[in-house]
Amino acid sequence: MHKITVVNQNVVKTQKFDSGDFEFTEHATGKQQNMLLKTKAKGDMCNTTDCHCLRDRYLHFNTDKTAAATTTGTRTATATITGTEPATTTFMPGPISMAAVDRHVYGVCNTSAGADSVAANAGEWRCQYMARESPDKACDGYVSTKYLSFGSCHSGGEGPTCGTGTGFYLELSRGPTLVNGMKVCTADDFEQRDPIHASLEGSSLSGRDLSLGSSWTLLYGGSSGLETDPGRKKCGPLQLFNNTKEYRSYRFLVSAKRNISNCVQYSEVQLYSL
Ligand SMILES: [Ca+2]
Repeated sequence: MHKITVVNQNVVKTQKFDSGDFEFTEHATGKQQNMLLKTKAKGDMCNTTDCHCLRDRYLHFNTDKTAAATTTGTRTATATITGTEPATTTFMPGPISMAAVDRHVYGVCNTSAGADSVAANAGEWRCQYMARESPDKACDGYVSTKYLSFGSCHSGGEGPTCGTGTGFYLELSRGPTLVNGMKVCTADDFEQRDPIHASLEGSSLSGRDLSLGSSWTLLYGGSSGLETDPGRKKCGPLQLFNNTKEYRSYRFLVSAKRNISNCVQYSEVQLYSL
């Protein structure tokens, strides 16, 4: 176990460590947060673009496996340092946890930003979503699962707007959280179903109040980041927006999709606090 102190998310010094588990103490937000970074296997330290860590963040490294953690300040425990003078890299916080209060993610249809939510439910008809591809699948952290919704159409229909006006809302179990970035990730098939334009709204309310359009404040409306298809089960680029307020609830709506199909689908909506 190596202990590393990260005092700044952006200005970092890279050092090379051997394999193992790393316990991070992060002070970047002013609140001390302990995170345990699990490397994939001994000798396989961060050789992909991200390394999964326990809790709710990913640590991203834009260097190869010879450069490991992004650190500055004092290492508080021993770590094996080898190789040459380390390069500089960037510490990129991962998406926040989308765990919802009561594990309930509410599907909606025929809904636009600022308007009341129309509830969607499971099925293959209008205002329904596939039972096994429910709204919570867009918030579970896996690009292997997806949320598929028919909107104003049904499974046997087809058109340019089928599935638009759908989305979901939830109350974060982590409580009020500042969100100022978003990524949308594609599903496993049929790129014509990809959301191209979307909105994100925040609310300080919870429960039944969230069905009311007046409960929501528009934070972002525009590109989902998927105009250029990143491929299947891939996330688009980060969409940044100005927001300085912490909201406990968020609503995501799709306003346009890539092409003619019977629905809209995506594997993940990732929210960032940067
Ligand atoms: Ca998913």
